[in-house]
Amino acid sequence: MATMMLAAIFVVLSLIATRGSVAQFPVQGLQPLQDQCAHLQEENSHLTGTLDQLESCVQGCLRNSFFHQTDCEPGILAYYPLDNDFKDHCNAFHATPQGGVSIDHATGQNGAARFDGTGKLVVDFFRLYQWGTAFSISVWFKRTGGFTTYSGIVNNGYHTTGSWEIRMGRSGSTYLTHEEFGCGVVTANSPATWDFSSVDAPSHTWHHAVMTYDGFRLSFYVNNEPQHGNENCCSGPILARNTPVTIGQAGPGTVGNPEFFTGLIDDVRLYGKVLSTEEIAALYSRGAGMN
Ligand SMILES: [Ca+2]
Repeated sequence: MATMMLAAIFVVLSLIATRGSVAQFPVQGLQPLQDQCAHLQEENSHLTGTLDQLESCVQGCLRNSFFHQTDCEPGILAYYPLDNDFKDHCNAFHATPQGGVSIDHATGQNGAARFDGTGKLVVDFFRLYQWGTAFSISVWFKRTGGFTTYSGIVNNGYHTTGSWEIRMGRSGSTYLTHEEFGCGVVTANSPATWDFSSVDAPSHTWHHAVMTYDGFRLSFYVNNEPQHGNENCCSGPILARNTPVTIGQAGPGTVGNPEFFTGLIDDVRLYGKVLSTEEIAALYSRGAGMN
């Protein structure tokens, strides 16, 4: 009997010992596995980031490759005459109207886009576009209302989240009034867009604005006059963003501040080159409302 009891105790002790050793195995082996897992997760994260970058680059490069078939002026990316429609008359990267925007023929020989403070034009084609180190934008505008809010004229996003913009101020602002405006680009060394500000643009009057960037120098011309600002703000490529080109609002605006434009915008031209002073003068001389 005693022998049987001893045998039973031995069996129980053996089982406990065995369970203990089984239980200890994963505890001892867990740390290397966790390390391995963390390493794999890190590699996966790195790979995912690389693939995202690659995808953006490929999409951007595909977009850039479209611009070799145009019969328009050399270097132009898109041209919106806004005479009878919202189409790009060079490369067919048409703008889509959203909200209160229409073509107005009452204000000049040819049409212009009228914005009632609730609408905009959006060009999704330029999402992820590689803007590079040669860029110009030309636009005519006449502000007629909505003076209590900042107002985007043309851009590809809001302030730090886009990569270039031209925007007007608001009444009561000590920084930028509703009859002043500014512009800027976003590069790796310049994360925000107010490189030029407090440039005069009286209401109810047509103005011509051109911003150019050559990878080193940012220039801003208003009514064919070069403006003074932070010309040496930026260097390197303008950042690519997954945001559309927007006309008539400061990107998507911000919560409580949509920053729509009220008035007329006309003859919007985007270039993948730096306009010369002669080219800027020629654009200006065509005149407001005549384009
Ligand atoms: Ca027009």
